[in-house]
Amino acid sequence: MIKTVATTPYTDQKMGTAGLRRKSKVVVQPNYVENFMQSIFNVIGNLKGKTFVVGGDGRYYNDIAIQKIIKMAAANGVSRLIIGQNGYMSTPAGSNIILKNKADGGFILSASHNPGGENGDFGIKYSNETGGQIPSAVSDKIYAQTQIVSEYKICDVPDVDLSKIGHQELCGMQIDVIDPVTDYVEMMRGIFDFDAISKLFAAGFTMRFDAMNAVTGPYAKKIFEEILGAPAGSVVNYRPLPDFGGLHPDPNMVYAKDLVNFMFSDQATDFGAANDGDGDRNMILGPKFFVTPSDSLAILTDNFSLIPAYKKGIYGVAKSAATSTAVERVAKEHGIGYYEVPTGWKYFVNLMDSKRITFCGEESFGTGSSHIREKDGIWAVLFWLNIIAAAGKSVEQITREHWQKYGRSYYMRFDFEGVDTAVADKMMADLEAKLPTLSGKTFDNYKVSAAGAFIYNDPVDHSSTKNGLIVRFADGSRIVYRLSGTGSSGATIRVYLERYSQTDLRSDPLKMLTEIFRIAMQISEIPERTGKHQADVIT
Ligand code: VG1
Ligand code: CO
Repeated sequence: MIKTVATTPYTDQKMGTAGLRRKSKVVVQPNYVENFMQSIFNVIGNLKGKTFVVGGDGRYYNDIAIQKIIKMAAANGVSRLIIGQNGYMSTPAGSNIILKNKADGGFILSASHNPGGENGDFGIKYSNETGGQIPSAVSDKIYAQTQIVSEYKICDVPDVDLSKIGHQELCGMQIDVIDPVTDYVEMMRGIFDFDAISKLFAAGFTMRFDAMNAVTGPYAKKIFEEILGAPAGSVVNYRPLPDFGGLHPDPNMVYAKDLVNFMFSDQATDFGAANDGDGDRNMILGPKFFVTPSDSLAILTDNFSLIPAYKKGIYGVAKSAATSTAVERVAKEHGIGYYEVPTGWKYFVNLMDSKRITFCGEESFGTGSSHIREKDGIWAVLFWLNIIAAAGKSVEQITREHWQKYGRSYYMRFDFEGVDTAVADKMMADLEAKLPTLSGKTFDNYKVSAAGAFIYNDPVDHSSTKNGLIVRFADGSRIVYRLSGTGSSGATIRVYLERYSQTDLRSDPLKMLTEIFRIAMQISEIPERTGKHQADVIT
């Protein structure tokens, strides 16, 4: 039943910040998924005795790709697959299943926060036995393999039924279809004070969780409504749909606009949250109040002692370089380890495995801890609920008191999308060459204290990674420039702006950052080079 099929390489199968991500129209081409998967299997080598976890966020083409992966895994000699029922599994749940079962890795079929559907994006995230996504050295090997792959192996059998939980066999490979929610719920129960949160809801506390028609709906319904007792209807858009019902499942002020409008109306619940397509990102809101992800990381870290699983102490905390410096002040205050890494969760994995950090986060609505090796949307929501229950304070109170104690990092990200790749690359190269000459210069009232590329030297595997350019000012303000590594067409230039104040805690972030935005444009020449004077998306 095992067939070997001849194929020819695709030239564009290079993984980005988090796996391979392409337009659905590209991925449906003949042998596209097959080539990529065979390249991974070839790089792993001997698959006998190996177990992998498979699932996805339910987007368009998940059902077809998952069948290809199952039949190819069997043909390539994999011993066992653990698959989410109906092919569903969130990214954080997948990481947990890998670790819990000591599996050798896993595949989450998702383009995360990118829109889905026939005209949207599709993606594959590949994790290894750490439960986290593979390091760049391995993805480089896989990319090299995709350039020469000439045949793939597949088991020529009818599609596998993934609707029923249970055990089956295919071409000598074991398949276990599992409920992807159960283990995840148990893990959350072991971390947070479910009793305290239940009491909060019993006392009349209200919330709205927007699953954005993506994978977290079933997890959220179960945890927030069924177990913790949030009022029925608290979880909205909870049915995973192949095109996310036309939503762009990116939980931020721009794309989660139904939730944002609701939370800024007079009908707002006490608490609001959303997750992204594959459930690893989170947005936190209070009535007429938004918490930036950078502040959220700082606040969660500062309050670790309120959470049962962390109250004995935490190792340290890490953030991506682009994320605001808010958490750095918290780390200093608590005397815990502090690390700054490139953008992408995979850079946190070594720090967690070596017990250097417990918490980590990114400005892009990602927060998490060493309970798994991916960021975790529902974990962050539960963390906030647990703090609210334990402290008896609102989202806004908690955040304002945090600023009182530590000062406030005004922070925003400006994305310039659909830029010609050559123009974007040249802009970054020219900027990198120019930055060292800026040191000591003053723009308006901002004096440059240092400027250059961000280079990360991993303390565990000693790899070195360059990611983005940073301009630091004498007053602590910063500009970070990066090119996105998750898009599926053209280039996106991300400009991250930060300004710190200890005294001015109630201003409008956009106003506070106006001058720095102007300086960021002047230094980089983005308007002149791209023709764009405004960002396409501001978060
Ligand atoms: C973006 C974010 C980054 C995040 C990555 C994956 O990458 O900026 O912080 O880790 O997406 O998130 P980039 O290269 O486009 O800036 V997810 O939710 O797609 O796994
Ligand atoms: Co995601």
